[in-house]
Amino acid sequence: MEEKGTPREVISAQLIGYRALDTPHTRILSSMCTIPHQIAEEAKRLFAASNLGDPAVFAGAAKIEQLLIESLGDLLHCKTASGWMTSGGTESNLQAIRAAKKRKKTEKPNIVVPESAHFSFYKICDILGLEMRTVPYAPGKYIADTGRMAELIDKNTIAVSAVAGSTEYGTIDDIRTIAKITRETDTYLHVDAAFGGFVIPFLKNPVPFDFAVEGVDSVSLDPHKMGLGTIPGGCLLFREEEDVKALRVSTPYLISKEQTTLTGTRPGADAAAAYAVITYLGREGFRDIVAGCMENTRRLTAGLSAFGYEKVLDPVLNLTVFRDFAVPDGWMVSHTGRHELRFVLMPHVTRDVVEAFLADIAEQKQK
Ligand code: 0PR
Repeated sequence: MEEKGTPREVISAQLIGYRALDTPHTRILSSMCTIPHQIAEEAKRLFAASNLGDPAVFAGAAKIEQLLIESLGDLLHCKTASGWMTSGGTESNLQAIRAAKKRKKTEKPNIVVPESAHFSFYKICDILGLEMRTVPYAPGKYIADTGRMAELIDKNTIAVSAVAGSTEYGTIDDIRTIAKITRETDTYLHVDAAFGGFVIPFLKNPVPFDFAVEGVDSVSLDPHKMGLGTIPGGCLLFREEEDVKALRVSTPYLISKEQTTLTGTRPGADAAAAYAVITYLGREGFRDIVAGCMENTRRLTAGLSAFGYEKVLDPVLNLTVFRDFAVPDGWMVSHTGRHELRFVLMPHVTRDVVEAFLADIAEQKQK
């Protein structure tokens, strides 16, 4: 840190310069985050100084968080669900598994997760001292083999996590069958809908993935992904208040006397942003956005197939995967663990962006 401060204009110019080093969204086909809705950015600015870690002091921000969770509980078919805003999918998954661990005391705890589970589960098992048991994909599919899942659950299994909108393939586990297995074995079931939570409910024919399925104990969904909120912003919802209470820690010197969240200080700003977007758009608005993303996913899939590239699966959500090929320079496209190309058709990947990408491929092919 310099002894003397720097003039505002100099800093502004510096920041703009650094911002220009970030890839423009019109070139990002690899991300599950997108440009926040304008109303989200406005709300974020308004609540920049509000700390949800001390809700008794920041009662306005706390009220917004409560309304946000109520609204999402309604969307996920459990109006009485309790929960809070997190920093994203990783923290939500961690807290869900922590709650599960409180329910079942065992010396050698394990969790059972699908092969499609996000890498956050490696961190979670490390932090919580859990064995991770991975269920392979069902033959020819990119969802968990539920038969194998049932075999891996034993008396030391504290939780099963299923994915609704997998990071690599955008696939949705068979939550109903999984919930049947976890009910029969009295095992906690978390659904990681970090990506799919703001997509599946708005599809023409949504599959059951949330609290509508009996046996689902918690669901995570991220406003900072398809919720068009600001970064960072995840939400975690529990069906049973008991699981929330199990995470309670007393905070005697604060104005608010207890916390169930992982982090202490938490941004009111991102909760306000998430609330503003979902209230502004409503289900209708999200249905339009999701329909647009799905249409663009179909267009990209058809366009790439017409070039002779081979799709790995029929897209389930706004994500399409192809066998590897040379991507034209200047485009951000990521690979799956099996080295296939993975395209995420977020709202910033508009029809124009898709056409520009396909045109670059056509040009590359001519060279
Ligand atoms: N669960 C699922 C199903 C996810 O896809 C992700 C992240 C997480 C949990 C973890 O969420 P947080 O990253 O919010 O903690 N999925 C994206 C991914 O790994 C995250 C991402 C987003 C990465 C944008 C890069 C990027 O540019 O691809």
